[in-house]
Amino acid sequence: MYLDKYLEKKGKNSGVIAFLAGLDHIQKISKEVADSIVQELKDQRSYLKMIASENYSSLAVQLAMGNLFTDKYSEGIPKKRFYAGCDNVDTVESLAIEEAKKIFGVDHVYVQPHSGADANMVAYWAIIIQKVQNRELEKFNKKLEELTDKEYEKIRELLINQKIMGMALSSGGHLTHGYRHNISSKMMISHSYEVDPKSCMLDYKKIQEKVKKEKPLILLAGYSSYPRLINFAKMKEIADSVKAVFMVDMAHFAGLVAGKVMKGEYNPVGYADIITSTTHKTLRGPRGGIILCTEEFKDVIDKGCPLVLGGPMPHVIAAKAIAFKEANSKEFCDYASNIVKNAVALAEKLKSLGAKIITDGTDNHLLLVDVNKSFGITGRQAEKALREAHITVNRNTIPLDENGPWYTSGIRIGTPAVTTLGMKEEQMKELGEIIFEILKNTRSIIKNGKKSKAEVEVDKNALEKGKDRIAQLLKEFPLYPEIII
Ligand code: DSN
Repeated sequence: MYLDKYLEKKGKNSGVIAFLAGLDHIQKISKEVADSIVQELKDQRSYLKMIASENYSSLAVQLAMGNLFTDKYSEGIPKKRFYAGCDNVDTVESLAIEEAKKIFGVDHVYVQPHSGADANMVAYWAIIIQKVQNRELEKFNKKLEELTDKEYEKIRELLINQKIMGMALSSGGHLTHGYRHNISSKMMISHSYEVDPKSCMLDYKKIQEKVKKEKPLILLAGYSSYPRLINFAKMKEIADSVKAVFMVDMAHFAGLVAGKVMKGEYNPVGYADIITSTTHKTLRGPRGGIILCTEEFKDVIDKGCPLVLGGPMPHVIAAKAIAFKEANSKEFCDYASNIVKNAVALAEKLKSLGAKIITDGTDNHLLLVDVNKSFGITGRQAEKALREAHITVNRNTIPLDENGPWYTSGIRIGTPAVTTLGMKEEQMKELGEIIFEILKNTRSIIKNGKKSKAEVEVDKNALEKGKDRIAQLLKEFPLYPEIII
């Protein structure tokens, strides 16, 4: 039994005891599931996590998720529910809302979205309802349920003909920002803006021109792999020039906003009408989404269920409340500031060794390395080689990528998780060296006389050396050291 073994060896840490006792209980139903959880911990302990969108949440966050809130339906909002018996859900949901309001300095927060994609979907539809449906209803001078089928159809056609403009996926935008294969480009007409092909940075003048031409209902800022700051004051000005709603998806950098690293015009609060986010990236909470909004949108946003969502997940909302409380601290601000310092140190080290970094550096938690130009391999090959050396990163397209989205020419490296482990700039220099050495010693395999875009061979000596150095770092900065398993 996991718990007995721990108590024999170590002593008492309530979080660890709860976790291990939970495993013992799960094991009685399914040994495979319990073993997989343990194996995941072992894997995460032996591979260094440098995926920009991942982190390590606290044991308190993880434990808050595993309880009988799982069993509760709670459609509606605190104190205004469609189900009976929601008193305790009301308490945790109100706590999550209040904590989020404090960390972001806003008046309204909706904590029910199940993910970032769900948060975006709620936000899009809330904007369309507020700006199109409500305007049309005023013209009819009727409520939605009073419209005839014909009248409703006329409005419905308008609803699905609105325009969105976000950053192109190929420039670092997200799938849900109007990508052809995502519902966002099917429910709306999508026109994307791109980064400047030379600097790979946003060109506000060009965005302004495109916005003027297309006049979108929604101008969206935010990204999944853009290593620079966005000037939200400028973007708001551009949105205002065509009366577009200005929306920001801060999923990647919410922790940097909460941690007061992104300030002034680089903090979307006060500029954006609606801000969406995930809660599990730099914010270090459970997997989920949130929406912050201005007074104008609060009623429609709060009706995210039934507009888009199903029943809320109060167990995840309880964990959001814990994570937001953790983020509301000086320690979290130091953490956020270290994430950026670490990313800058890593980018500088890789650059000094000769790697090509997209935009020549970073201002946030991530960097993009052009592995095609730097090492003559694809992103997929770089991802594979680094994983063999026990470093987990993900391949990523770079602007004007000649290898397409499957193989790609880049890798995206993030520092949120290694910073949670306590690593600082010194370790980033060490990591920069290890990453560079592995990639420098990675070759494409030749198959049928053709260079493979996926298979690689990493020089054995370099690989063993790299793996040893990673193992040493992980020993110095262990994950959940209090858990003995
Ligand atoms: N998959 C996340 C990322 O890696 O950026 C966003 O959805």
